[in-house]
Amino acid sequence: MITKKYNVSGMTCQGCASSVTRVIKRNKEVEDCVVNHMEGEVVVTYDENLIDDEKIMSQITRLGFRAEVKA
Ligand SMILES: [Cu+2]
Repeated sequence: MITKKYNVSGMTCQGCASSVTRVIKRNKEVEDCVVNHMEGEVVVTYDENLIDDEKIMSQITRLGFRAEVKA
């Protein structure tokens, strides 16, 4: 299990944050997802053997936001 931070731009309200949380938590490989739309930050704890950054970020992108791994 690892925890990664992503910079996500385009989230303007709590509704956006809820959408991202719902979609990411739908993955059974994800243990936790915490979204802060004010900071534009998404923190995901997941099983790195079963899912990767690319898949997580593509799910966020599909919602209409921009995502990148936070250094
Ligand atoms: Cu919103």
